[in-house]
Amino acid sequence: MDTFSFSIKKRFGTGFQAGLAAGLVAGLIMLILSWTINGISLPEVVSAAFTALLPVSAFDYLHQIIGENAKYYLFAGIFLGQCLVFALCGGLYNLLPGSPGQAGAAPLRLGTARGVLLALVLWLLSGLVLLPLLGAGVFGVNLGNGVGSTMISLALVGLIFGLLFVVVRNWLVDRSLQVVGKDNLPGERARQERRSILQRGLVLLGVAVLGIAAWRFITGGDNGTSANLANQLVQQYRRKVAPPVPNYGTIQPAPHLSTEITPNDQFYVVSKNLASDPTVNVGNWHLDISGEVAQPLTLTYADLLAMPMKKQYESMMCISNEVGGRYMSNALWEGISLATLLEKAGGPAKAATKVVLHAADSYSDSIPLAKALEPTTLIALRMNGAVLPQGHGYPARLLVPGIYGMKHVKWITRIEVVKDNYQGYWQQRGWSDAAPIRLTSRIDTPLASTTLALNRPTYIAGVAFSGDKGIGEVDVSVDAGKTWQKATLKRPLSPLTWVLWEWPWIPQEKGNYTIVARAIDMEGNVQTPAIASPLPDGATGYHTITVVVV
Ligand SMILES: Nc1nc2c(c(=O)[nH]1)N[C@H]1C(S)=C(S)[C@@H](COP(=O)(O)O)O[C@H]1N2
Ligand SMILES: [Mo]
Repeated sequence: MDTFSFSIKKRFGTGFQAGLAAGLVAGLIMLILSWTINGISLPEVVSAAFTALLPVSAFDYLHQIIGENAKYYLFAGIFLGQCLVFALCGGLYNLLPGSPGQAGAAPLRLGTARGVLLALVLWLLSGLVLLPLLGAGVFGVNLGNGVGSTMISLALVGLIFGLLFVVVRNWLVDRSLQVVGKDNLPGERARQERRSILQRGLVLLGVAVLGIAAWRFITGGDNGTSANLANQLVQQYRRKVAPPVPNYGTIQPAPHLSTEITPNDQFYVVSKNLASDPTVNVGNWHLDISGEVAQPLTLTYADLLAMPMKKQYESMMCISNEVGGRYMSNALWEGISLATLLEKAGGPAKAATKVVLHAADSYSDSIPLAKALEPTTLIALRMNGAVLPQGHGYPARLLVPGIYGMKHVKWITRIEVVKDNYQGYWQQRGWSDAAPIRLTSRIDTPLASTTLALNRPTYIAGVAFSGDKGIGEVDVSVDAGKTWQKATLKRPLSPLTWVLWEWPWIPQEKGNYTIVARAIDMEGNVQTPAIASPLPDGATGYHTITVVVV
């Protein structure tokens, strides 16, 4: 026995620590490469595979408890998981022959060549095994990144990991040898104690996180669930009245009331991408029109810019928006009619039933052919007078009024006419395919839970939205729905936008007030009071707030 012999546990531990450190750096580099050279981001691929496997109810539950921040938590979780995998690779690698303590006395320190070898092994494993297993295909052929940038970015990340691993591991081994050399037993014991405290800390943290999740699961997370059963009955009940005559008038400025047009930098942003939305280079971008069309077609950005454009005010809402939520905005869009584009490609075949939009981030969704041919279905290139911002789908996105934001595919690369019942990214995860927007109204002002002054005139105001059915009436109640008053409506910019509404109020008694709003569309459909959570068809219920009058 020589003094340099390391136990299996120690060899694994050293490799694990070095792998963790190198993995952290490599993971960050992977992110930077995905932002800069469109490199692959493994956390994104893992998240796509994970959310596809998750039962819909579990996914909805995740969505509910962590709400808007769900994807950031998911990303953080997957990123940490990735660091652990890197660490395990390091630990296992360090058990291979040639590590300290192995009989046969290979050199204690690893050479650079070992790092390169490790990188090569990881590169092949991830490209040929991991990515295909995750459904992304060999070296991510099924992804929008392009095999080239996937191979290059994976190679760079692998090299950084491999080389850094060698450096950190050698450093750790050197340090251990110094300790052993000095025969510094008390020091060693202190170090072990520190490490076991760290280990215990990590275990405790893990247990705490799991515990909180379990507790929230058992207690139901939010009170919407208990109301659900009673609501199912109300749900059947669809009230319809005679088509209203809108009470158009002037809306007085009120604090917190939404502006009718949402500026681009305030327009809500939703995407499935955890950390990196695609950045499309229009120089080599093109839009393919393929599938069941007479003459498949490829158009450049310049081709599109040369075509006649239509201007259209349209509001959008995310299907995951809660009643009263902020994922709803309005803009003036400019784009080319999808029907015109399909016509240019020789028109859809007789058997065609749907049009699929494929995007640069491997997202896709489909709309019925009839919807695709409506004159208000556009491929939009501009938003509020500016070139489509990157976050909103530059260079081209779909606009399809009447259905949820999910179907407004951003960063489009291919329009495919199909004859099967294609299911898109969110449909594969349990969300509605037809996805018609459900009538909703939101109280913007007063803010919930605020205090108002007795006898002081104030405004109750907000927005109402129906997709493409217009808003005929908005009613306001300050007594939790016992009595209703008709609000004034601002004449909308188009039949496809939300409508601003307002009702002046002078509170004449002190106390708590429950304010409720409900809308009626131009056909006379009354907004349902039944509470439904966003999954699978979009949220319903009345936006309800309380204020105190003093
Ligand atoms: N390519 C792509 N398009 C997409 C998405 C996406 O993740 N990827 N998200 C959809 C969803 S769920 C919504 S609500 C809208 C949001 O569009 P916005 O960010 O411009 O408001 O984009 C849709 N289009
Ligand atoms: Mo959405």
